[in-house]
Amino acid sequence: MGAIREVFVPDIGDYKDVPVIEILVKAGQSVSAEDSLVTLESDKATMEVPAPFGGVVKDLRVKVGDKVSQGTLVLTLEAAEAGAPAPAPAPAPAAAAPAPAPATPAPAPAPAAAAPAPAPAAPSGPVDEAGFAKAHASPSVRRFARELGVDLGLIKGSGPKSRILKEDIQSFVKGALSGAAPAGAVAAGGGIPGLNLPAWPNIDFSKFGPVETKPLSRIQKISGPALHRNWVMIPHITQHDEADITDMEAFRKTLSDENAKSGVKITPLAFMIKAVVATLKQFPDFNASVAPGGDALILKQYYHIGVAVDTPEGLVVPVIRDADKKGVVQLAKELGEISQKARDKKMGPADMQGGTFSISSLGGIGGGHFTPIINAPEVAILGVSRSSMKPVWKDGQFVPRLMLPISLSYDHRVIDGAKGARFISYLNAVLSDLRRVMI
Ligand code: CAO
Repeated sequence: MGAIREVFVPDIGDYKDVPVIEILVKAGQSVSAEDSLVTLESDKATMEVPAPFGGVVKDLRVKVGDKVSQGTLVLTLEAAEAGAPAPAPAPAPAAAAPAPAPATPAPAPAPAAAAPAPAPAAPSGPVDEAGFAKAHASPSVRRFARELGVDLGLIKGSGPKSRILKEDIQSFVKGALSGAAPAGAVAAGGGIPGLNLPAWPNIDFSKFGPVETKPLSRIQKISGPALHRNWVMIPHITQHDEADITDMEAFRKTLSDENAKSGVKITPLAFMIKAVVATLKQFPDFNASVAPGGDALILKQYYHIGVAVDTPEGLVVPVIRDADKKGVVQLAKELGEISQKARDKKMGPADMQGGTFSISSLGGIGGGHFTPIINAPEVAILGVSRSSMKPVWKDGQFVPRLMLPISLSYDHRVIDGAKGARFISYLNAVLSDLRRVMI
């Protein structure tokens, strides 16, 4: 081993009293020339002080939080080879917030030392360069991200000032491998990092008139981010149609009268569930979820139908299990029970799990077609609106028919438009003629 030499902060341009934010080596650790020793962070850039030569770290002379300037002693290093040059190369600035180039280049101890930051390893996946460049991360973290092909623009940092740490990249990769949504892919405040969207307007509304602040309910706080994730991460297509339910309604009234004494209220929704299950059996891709990794569909051989229920606290989606094995009266009974349970706030997590397809019915309220948001990890959802009598051209004349607006949203990554149109047309045919349920 060679002599013990001191390593100083090299020329860092106009920066003075820059905090040390990371110590990247320990006493006794062997380092090679160019290895990063400590990270400094000015208000504009993150820089690393590289080892001017290879050797073993003897004594650290700075700690996290210390403020340093050009010439501050960082550590002592026992040179691997006698005669290793003492001066350090210029620190490597982060691409994120480029610092002004150092006024005078650091003396070059070896040809490589005068070169800019080491060329990043080739990314193994596509990286949004604009998002990557804007991310707040040190050069070593950037290198690490590039080696793994991770797009820094998608990661929310957990370090000081939201700086992205090596651990954030590790947990992002773990999340991606386990099929979970990338942690921090949807940032608090409503944007996806990397989309370069303008900041959300922060307006003092009381300047314009009296206001009252109403906190969101617990359910809204939970369902809001999930709805947001589903809306931004699933490319939705919504296909609308109108089904002639005149005959279905006549049958519903008959059944309703027959069951009046039992207290079971038979609403159109129980028929919808039956018709949806018959359609799902013809189109199994809609009763499915995207496999982790996104390269396959998991087709489910059971039919658990989620039903959106409006409660004073917010929207919940309890699941009716094995809907294919139940008749309309039983479905109507369970619908009544689950909506009551939801409104009484007695719903447990198990009541809302395992759904394969959801229905959101606003038919009892009113309004025309709407675009329901897919309830991930399902791949499609049916929106049902209020039926009304309309003149329909039939057999050479207009006849009054009860028409039901239906809206099917589906995940366009796995269901193409033609299949979506076939699904809704088939569903329409079943609703118009319930005998088709038996097919
Ligand atoms: N067209 C016309 N009338 C309809 C109808 C339709 N599509 N659907 C229901 N109705 C009628 C029912 O027959 C019932 O009539 P009567 O009172 O005369 O018997 C009335 O509207 C009320 O029905 P309901 O809402 O109590 O029952 P339902 O089975 O239709 O729905 C439930 C149950 C739980 C889905 C519903 O109460 C609910 O919460 N809907 C809101 C769901 C929601 O918020 N979705 C939005 C999700 S996106 O944010």
